Amino acid sequence: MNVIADKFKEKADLHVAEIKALLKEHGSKKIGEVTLSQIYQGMRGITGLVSETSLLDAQEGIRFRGYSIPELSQKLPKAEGGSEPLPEGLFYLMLMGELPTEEDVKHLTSVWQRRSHVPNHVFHTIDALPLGTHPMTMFVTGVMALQTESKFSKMYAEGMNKKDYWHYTFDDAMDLIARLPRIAAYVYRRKYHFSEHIQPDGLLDWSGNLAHMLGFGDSHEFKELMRLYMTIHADHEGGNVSAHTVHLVGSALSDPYLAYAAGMNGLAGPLHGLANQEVIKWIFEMEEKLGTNQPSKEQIAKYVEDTLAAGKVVPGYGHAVLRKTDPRFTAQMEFGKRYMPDDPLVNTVWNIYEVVPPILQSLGKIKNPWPNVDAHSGALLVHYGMKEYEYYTVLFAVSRALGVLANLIWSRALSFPIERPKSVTTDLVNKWLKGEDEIWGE
Ligand code: HAX
Repeated sequence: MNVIADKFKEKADLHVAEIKALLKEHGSKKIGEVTLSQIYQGMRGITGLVSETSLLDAQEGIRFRGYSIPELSQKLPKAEGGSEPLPEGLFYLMLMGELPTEEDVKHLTSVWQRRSHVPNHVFHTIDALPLGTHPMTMFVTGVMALQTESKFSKMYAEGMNKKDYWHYTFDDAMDLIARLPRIAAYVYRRKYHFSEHIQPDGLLDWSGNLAHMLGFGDSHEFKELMRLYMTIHADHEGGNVSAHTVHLVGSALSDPYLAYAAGMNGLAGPLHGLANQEVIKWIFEMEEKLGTNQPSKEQIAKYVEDTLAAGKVVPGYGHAVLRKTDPRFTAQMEFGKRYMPDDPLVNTVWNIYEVVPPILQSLGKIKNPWPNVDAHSGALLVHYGMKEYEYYTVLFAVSRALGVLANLIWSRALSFPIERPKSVTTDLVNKWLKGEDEIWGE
């Protein structure tokens, strides 16, 4: 077994004992109560999951193992000559619960380089799809084709002992994370660059190599952007659609490839990760309609009103949990101020940030009028020449692997059972309201 796995196992054993003791003493304590509105409206605010890697506070935003994004940008190791955190370090933190040393991060980079080979049938499978296919469909199809490599499913078929679930989940997770940049870059070059593929550079870090294979390897700034991007999109606690889906599907002991692919199909929804493409599409359409790439705040306000009047959402704004500006938005804004303060599109994103919240607030029904992570990311990519906005969610998906797979390893190490909440029918709810039936069945 490798160094990281050994160290993880030590930590996991301690944590298993801690949870056992906690449940023995406090297992019957109640956390909150469930209302009918919560049952009917997306289970908001119902605590029903354990996700060790990060925690979301409605006011403060995300903390990864207790560290905020500004803290992480100080404390996580950087690439040589860079100032953005390396996502390898964030993965280590999420998995181990402690900050990595420079050595730990270098080790992880080399482990992922060693494991990064993608078999040819994956590329052939992607090539079999029509060129018009959405990049997320190509990406997830590639991941599904890669499932042939799952060690977890092979070992399960051979009769694996329960105690080894975590180990083969770990192995699959490491292989999958290592291989995702290649699949993601393959999709991009196939769809937008006449299948002129770029071979990986074994000397680069995980995100630097992704930037290189996408075709932006000459730009130090783009590599830095990828490091920031891959870090801030990695995890957002356990209940969001992508993280929850991976957890749910993994709980059936579907292997990490199957579970991750399922979650990324959820990320591909416009109310979740696809919002990053929707934001740029929406801004480009505004610019085209107005005939300018520098719309005034008044023009933006009118466009927002029109969007709402047409029964559509303003993409990149609102959140199911957050009630303040997303610190992931702020981190990207700082990157923009540092590297491209005069970029017209980035300035439009900042003007939208001034215009949208008061309008949304005035409607009186939107719980969070502030921008989320997706409101900013596309403009930074466009600045470096990546204008193909349909591709953006693929980048989000590569990053999201870090959080959801670190969690999946923990879920198997903690022997979490198959997830199976209770559902009800409205008929039963009505009977219960009349006192004719008991709603809390088995
Ligand atoms: N524009 C217009 N209307 C909005 C809105 C927005 N940005 N955000 C919320 N609303 C509306 C809802 O559609 C809902 O309307 P109805 O009552 O008519 O159905 C009402 O306001 C109340 O919604 P809410 O309770 O404030 O928000 P939800 O928790 O239901 O939904 C969403 C949260 C993120 C899905 C929502 O804010 C939204 O659709 N935003 C735009 C899409 C977006 O940016 N998604 C990305 C979110 C972050 C993420 O997951 N990134 O990957």
